[in-house]
Amino acid sequence: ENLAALLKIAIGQDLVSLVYQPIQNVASGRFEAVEALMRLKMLDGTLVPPSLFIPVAERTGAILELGRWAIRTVCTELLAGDHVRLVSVNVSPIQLKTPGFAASVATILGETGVTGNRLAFEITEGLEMEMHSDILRCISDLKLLGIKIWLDDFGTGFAGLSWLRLIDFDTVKIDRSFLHDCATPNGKAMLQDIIALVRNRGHKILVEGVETDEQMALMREFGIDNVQGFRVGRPAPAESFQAHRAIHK
Ligand code: G
Ligand code: G
Ligand code: MN
Ligand code: NA
Repeated sequence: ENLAALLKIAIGQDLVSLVYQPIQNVASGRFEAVEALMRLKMLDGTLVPPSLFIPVAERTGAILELGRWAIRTVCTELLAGDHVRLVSVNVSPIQLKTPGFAASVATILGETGVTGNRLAFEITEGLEMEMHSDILRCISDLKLLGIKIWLDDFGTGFAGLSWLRLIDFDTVKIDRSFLHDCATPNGKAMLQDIIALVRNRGHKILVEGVETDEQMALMREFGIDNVQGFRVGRPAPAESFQAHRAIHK
């Protein structure tokens, strides 16, 4: 398959890169973190969306090398400096299930001189609903390195509540579809219920997809910890991030 072949050469040919989207603390207005998002170019320069290439990378196993590349790149291009305190990286269940993953992360931290407490790993509830004991062990090894574990896209999959029962997430990211449904009374009540559930379990709450001032005001009213979305900032390359950050100070 075309994409599978492309993924094999992507790192060597410089076809893969990271952009970063800011995450803002609602109470203080400060930038709490940025999320690293992978980008893939075809040889003619066309961008392939992650929704297309990540599943292929998971199926072929290319996600393992791409994932290590992403963590190393975050450490060298962003965490080497002290402008950004915390970076969240999306991690696939395939990576968490692979023996030696936590050890490979420890190696990258050692080689780049970055401490684990400056990384968060985002796990999507997704289709991978079996609670493999290797996944739970890997997560506890990552926590020993100081890495924070976040639950991504909460509310979209089948397994979110099971994950919540088994793993002590630092932060739960509520999928943007809940905020966007919030225009109706029913949608608003739903979002409030989800917030109460997550808060009562002791997790910090990040709401995704904040696009307008009205939504930002609602997040303040709801006492949400952190927000992400076009109202806060769009994904941007590492270089442009410092400038972007200055604008929003
Ligand atoms: O910003 P964007 O549309 O690219 O992100 C879409 C989704 O793609 C993210 O929410 C995330 O689930 C997935 N994604 C982006 N970058 C990565 C990555 O580096 N690793 C994994 N496993 N998934 C990613
Ligand atoms: O990890 P996750 O699947 O949540 O990746 C975030 C995705 O959501 C990225 O593709 C990013 O471009 C997109 N995104 C981020 N902020 C917003 C927003 O405010 N509105 C919309 N519609 N999409 C967003
Ligand atoms: Mn994410
Ligand atoms: Na998400």
